[in-house]
This record gives sequence, structure tokens and C-alpha cells, in this order.
Amino acid sequence: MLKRDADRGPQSIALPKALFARPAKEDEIAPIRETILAKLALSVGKNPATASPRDWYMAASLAARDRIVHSWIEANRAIRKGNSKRVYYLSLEFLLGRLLGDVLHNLGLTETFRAALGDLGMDLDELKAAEPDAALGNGGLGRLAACLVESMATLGIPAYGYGIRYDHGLFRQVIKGGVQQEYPETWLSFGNPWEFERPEVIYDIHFGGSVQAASTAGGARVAIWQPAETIEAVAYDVPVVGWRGEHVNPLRLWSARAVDPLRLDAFNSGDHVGALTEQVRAEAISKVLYPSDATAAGQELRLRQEYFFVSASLQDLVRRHIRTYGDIRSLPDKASIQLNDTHPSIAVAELMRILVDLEHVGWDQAWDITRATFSYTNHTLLPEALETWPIPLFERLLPRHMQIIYLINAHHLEAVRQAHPGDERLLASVSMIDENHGRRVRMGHLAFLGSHRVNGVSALHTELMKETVFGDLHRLFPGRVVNKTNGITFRRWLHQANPGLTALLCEACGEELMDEPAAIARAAALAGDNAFHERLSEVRLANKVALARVIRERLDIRVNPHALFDVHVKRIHEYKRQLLNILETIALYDAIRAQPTRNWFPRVKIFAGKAAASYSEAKTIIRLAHDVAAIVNNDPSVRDLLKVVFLPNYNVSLAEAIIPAADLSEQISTAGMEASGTGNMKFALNGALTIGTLDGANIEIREHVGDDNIFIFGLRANEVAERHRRGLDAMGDIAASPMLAEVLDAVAGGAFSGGDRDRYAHLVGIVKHHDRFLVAADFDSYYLAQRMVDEAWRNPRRWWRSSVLNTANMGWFSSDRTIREYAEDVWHVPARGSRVQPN
Ligand code: 26V
Repeated sequence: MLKRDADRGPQSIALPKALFARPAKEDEIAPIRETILAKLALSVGKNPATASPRDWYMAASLAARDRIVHSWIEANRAIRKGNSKRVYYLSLEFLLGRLLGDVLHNLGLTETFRAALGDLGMDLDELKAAEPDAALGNGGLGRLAACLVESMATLGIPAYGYGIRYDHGLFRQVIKGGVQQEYPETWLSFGNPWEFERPEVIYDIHFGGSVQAASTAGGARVAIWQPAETIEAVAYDVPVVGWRGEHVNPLRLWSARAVDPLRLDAFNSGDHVGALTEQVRAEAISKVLYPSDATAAGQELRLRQEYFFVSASLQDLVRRHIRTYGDIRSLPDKASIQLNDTHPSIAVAELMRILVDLEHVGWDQAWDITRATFSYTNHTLLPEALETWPIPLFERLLPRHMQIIYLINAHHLEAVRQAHPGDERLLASVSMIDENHGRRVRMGHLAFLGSHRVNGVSALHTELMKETVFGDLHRLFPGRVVNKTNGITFRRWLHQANPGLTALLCEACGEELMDEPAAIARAAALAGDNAFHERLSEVRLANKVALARVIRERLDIRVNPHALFDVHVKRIHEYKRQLLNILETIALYDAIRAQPTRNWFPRVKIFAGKAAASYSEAKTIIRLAHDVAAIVNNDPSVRDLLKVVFLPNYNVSLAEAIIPAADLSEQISTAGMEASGTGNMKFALNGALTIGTLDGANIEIREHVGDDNIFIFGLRANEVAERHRRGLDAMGDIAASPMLAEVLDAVAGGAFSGGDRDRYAHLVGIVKHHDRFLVAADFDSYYLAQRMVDEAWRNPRRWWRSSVLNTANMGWFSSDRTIREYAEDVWHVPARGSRVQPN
């Protein structure tokens, strides 16, 4: 049963006090207290007696924001004075989560604010929980963007994040009777204290119309785009505060606005709705975040979103460049633009348009400037996720860009023809136009060709890029594809999410850990130390008790905090194989009932994650998790040895409560399909052991933590590819696994659906007959790996040794390391602690 406060954050969690946190600055407590009171009265318009926690959150945030502004202005001044090169990170998603805790922590003001609020009778943690998550992203890609911009600020890199200020972020998930329902998310409804509206920073964004050819006075031929529609992009800046507040960068988010707020003539003649249609159409662009796995419906709006934010961002940075340096030709020396996936890749054509049509740079030079400026990160190789646009749509919405893309393609194909005469297969494969599925523009190819570096996000993923989707392009442009394994910011995912563990690690590794993630390696010396294990287990238990309370409050289910917490949280997708986990849960349930006297240890299987609204298989997986939970949790013969819970509305804040409480981290994607994963890193950093496939960054995690400290199972990526080539044979796998056969029969036979055989017929049918994700092939190996987990859990010394070695070996997975690699190899900008020094 859902409780009324189910959507509130994990505010009720009593975490161990942050021993490592900077102590309150005595002389600042009183001024901050006064500022908070002044903000409450003058900006929020409330008095302390009637103010709600949300009002206090607003007042405290505005007080914290004041502290940022000076460093921000100073950072800007220094960048301008130093003529430093800037990095522009273009991303359709920034999954920021809550910001108050982040800002206070990075400013070193957490304890000072706690004391100031305490004087006023308020509790900082309660205020923090009143902040809505900024959920401007779907999952891994958006959260990565948030970690990377934080690391850029921390390393003092002059950078702008550019994105869209969605009125509504990722939908709120409510589960009714096991069925996911989506509700709009309303993070802005009470105002956003972290943003600065910039009403003076506005750009016109054009769509549609036609292109005319004309000649200049000098006889040069030029193209003139006469658009049919114009809307406005208005800037909102959110400060991104680096560690210790030494550097602050802007995250500039664009909001769409109609040029005219309403058609007054229509309004006056009584057509009140018609008078607003243009406004509604224009503002639809920044109305809502796309769940990326959406269907073709609404595709046009998505393309409009992409061009909208790209055009505004390029106009903004080109204007800044020309104002400062006077000449667009020096752009690559002073600006590096990172494309976060293909969503912003129309930027390649847009920059060409600006250079050629507006700045009158010759084509070849424009192309050199473009390639030297852009670089592109690929985040998935799944064919259904690779972005392509139907040419008729593209032509209608962006006619001049379509021409430019044809021209780029013509030059490119001509060069390929010269180098490889007669190779028609090669031409078709590297062309920006896909002729096989109705003519479409391949955005990945556009981004690849327009960039000097193209990167994957883990070692395996990068190798697969070179072999598969970008194989031919890689051979044509050797050296362009590089790897930049993802990372996570320790400030959020260790210091803030797990203050108890951070305090212990500071004792073990020294306070330097707070500034240098690599210092965490020193904890390895304590891997065999019983006393350290004891203290770690106390911290973990406290985190588990806190999570157990969240589970009780939200689901009315009691779980034993001494049980093994086995956690599978991420978007629900067939390739991530939550289904494999649920099927193993059923097998375990059967085994417990068959051998009730074996020495089982209690386990809690924890799931959370959202399914795209249109993704019916994923929604059915959620339903199955609930159906299995209902049976297992209420079966007295299980005697609480197994519990299954599905926490609704997974988001960044919930992740911060779940991850520090995990004993086991499920990273069980079909090998070759998860580009990297970053949750895997968060769990290992917090001391959970991983059960996983050799996929994405799991491979590098294994290399760092050692074979003995991770549970690897299943087919390798090359074996998966081989099975796909050879033809899938799940029926063979099922015939070889009586256990799996029994589990599938039970599900299909209605054992978990009150006898309803229809509910899971399709899902079971997929496993049996179209098992692209090789659930059947990996089942036995996964079941065995889980029994190895049982074995290891029985031996606490061994478990805690592994846990310490996981945490101690995660320094390399700091996003500071990731950003240093981008800075050196892709952007060519100096970063603190990097080998490239300022010139
Ligand atoms: C999108 C779609 C849309 C169509 C249906 C299938 C499908 C599958 C996956 C995706 C995800 C697209 C991009 C993305 O979020 N990639 C994630 O990026 C993370 C950061 O690099 C990385 O850790 C994850 O492994 C990767 O899935």
C-alpha cells in the first residue's frame, strides 16, 4: 500500500553524523542565520511562525545562492581576462537531483547552515528533503552529464553546460496493482531558487520555410533561408559549484517562448483559445522531457527540441566568441563543443550554416573549423536506439540544414570513392543517408564526421563501436575513436550519500581523500582488519535500517536489516534483464520451499526503476516483480528468508538512500549491450559486491577490484554475438535447464497471476522464442553465481574483505579522472591535476 508521503524523499533517514564535514564556522553562523531570516521575510514573504519546510528550504537556498554569486562573477572575470578556452557540454538531459545539499557540501557550509538553522529551530535534513529533484533526464546519460559538469567545475575548467529547461522532468511513477502509471512531474511549481532568469539573453530560433539561392555583389553564390516560423529561446542559468567552491560554471538551460504572447486581433474578436495557439505550439518545445525510448508519435516535437537548444546554444557561444575575439575563424582555439550523444548532432550542420551562410567562410575552411570544434560521445550501440530522421520531416522542418547535410555527404562520399573505387557496400555503410529503411538521416554518422574525436564510454563499448556500428568509419578515420570510461562524482555518491562510510574512510586514508579520490586506495591496507570490518558493518547496518524504514513507509513491508540486501535499480529494459533476476528469485523461492531446513540466509531483493510509458514488455516486467513479491512475501513457509520489494518512483534522491544500503549490486545486462553503466560504480564505491556480466564498465571494475571480489557469470560479448549470428535457440537452453523450465511453466501457468495465463504469455513467449537478450542462455550460470554469493555471505570476514577492496579500488572511477582525460585528449584545455598546463 502506498502511503501519502510516498513521493517525498528519504528525509526520514537518520544517517550517521558527518564526522569529516567541515565544522561550523562560528563567526558565520549569525550572519547566515540573519540572511536566512531576511530571505524568508523578503523573498518568500513568510514569517518563521507560519513558514513550511518548503519555505525554509527556499530561504536557505537563496542564502546559499548568495554565497555562490561572488565566486561565479570572479570565475567569469578570470576566464575573460585569461582568454581561456571554454568547453561547451551540449546535452538534452541533465539529471541533477537535489541541489541544496550539493551546494552546501561543495561550499564547505553544511555544518554552518545546520547550526544557523538549528538556532532557528529548523533541521537542515528536513529542509533538504523538501527540495524536488531536478529530473531533467531519463537515466544514465543524463546523470553522467550531471556528474561531468560537477567535475569540470571542480577541476576549474571554464565550461558551460547547455540544455533545456523542461517545465516537467521525467514522469512520476505510481504503481497501482502492480501496474505502472505515469503522472507529470512538477519540479517548478513552487519556484526554483537555483536559477537566474536572463531575460536579456534571448535568441530567435527558426523552423520551416524555404531556401533561396542568391548572389552577392562580388558574384559569390549564397543560400538564404526564409523560415516560416520563429520562436524565442530564453536563458536560465543554474550555477554549478565545484568542490570547495573554488570555481563556479553556468548550466544554461533554454526555455521556449512565443514571439507574440497572444494574437490580440483573434482575442478581441472572441476567439480566446485560437488567440493562444501559437503560444501553446511554441512553448510545447520546452514543456516536457522525452522519455528517450518513446515511439514514433511526437517525433517531430523531439526534432524541434533538438534544433531549438542547439541553435540557441550555438548563437550564444558564437556571439561570445566574436565579441571577445572578433573573428569566427579562431573558434576551435577558444571553444570545444562536446555532443552528449547524437541528440545535439544537428549542431554540425548548424555551425556549418553559421560559418558559410552568415559569416561567409569558404566551405572547406568551415568544415575544418567545425571538425576541430566538435567531439561526440556515443552512449549506446543498440540499433533501435540509434537516432535517424525521416528525410521528408527533416526537409520540412530544417530545409537549409538538409541541403548542408547533403553537401557534407557528397564531399565525404566523393573522398571515399577516390580512396576505394567501386566499393558500393562501403559507400552505403558510411553514407549519412540510410537508404534501407525509407530514406533517413543517420545522426550518428553526422556527429562522427563532424567531430575530431568520437568516444565510447567504457573500454568494451569503444572496441565494439570500432567493430560494429562505426566499423567502416573507424577504418576510414583511424585514431578518431577513443575511449573515455565514465566516472561518478565522489562528492555526491560518497561524501553526501554515505557520510558514515566517508568518515571511516577519512580516518583510514586521511582527510586528503576529500580532495583526491585516488587517496581511497589507502583503505586497501585495512582489507583484513577485523576492527575495521566491524565499524564498516555498523555503518552499513545503519544505512540498511534507514532504507528499511523507507520501505516500510512507502510499501508497508517490513524487511530484516540483517538480511542480504540484493539491489537491482535502474531503468527497466529487457537488455538490463530485471526479468532474469525475477526468474532467479522464483527459482530461489522454489528451492527454499523444497529444502526448508537448509541453512539459508535471509535475502531482500530490492528493485526500482521506471519503464518508458510506451514500452509494454518493460511494464509487464514491473507487474511480474509485484506479482512475485505478493506471493513470496506472504508465504509463511518462506519464513522471511526471502522478501521482494519494488520501490516506486526511482530517482536520484532515492538512489542516494538505496545505494549506501546495498550489499549486492546487480549489473546483469546481456554482454555487449550496456555501454558502460555508472550505477555499477556507485555501488562498488559504497562497498557493495557486484554480481554481473562482462559488460560495459563491469569489466574495468573487475580489473580494479580483482577477480575474487566480484561475481562474474554468463556469456561474453563475443559469445552473445556468435549466438545472434548462429541463430537463437532458447528452447535448447530451456531443455537443458529443468529449473528454468519449471520457473517459466509456473509463470506462464498463472502461478503468480491468480491463474491468469494470459498475463505473462507474451513475456514467456519472448524468452522461449525471441530471446534476443539471452535470458535463458544465462539463467543457470546466474543461478550458480547467486549461490556463490550465498557462500561468500556466510563468511563475514571474506565478505567484508571484498567490500573494502571494492571501495579502495574505485578511485579510478571518479568523474574527475574522466574529465581529466577529456581535457587532455579531446578538448585540449588545462585542468587541475592534469598534465596539460595553462599557457
Ligand atoms: C535508449 C533506447 C531508446 C530506444 C529503445 C532502446 C534504447 C536503449 C537504450 C537507450 C539509452 C540511450 C542512451 C543512454 O542513456 N545510454 C546510457 O549512457 C550511460 C552513460 O554513458 C551509460 O552508462 C549506459 O550504459 C548507457 O545505457
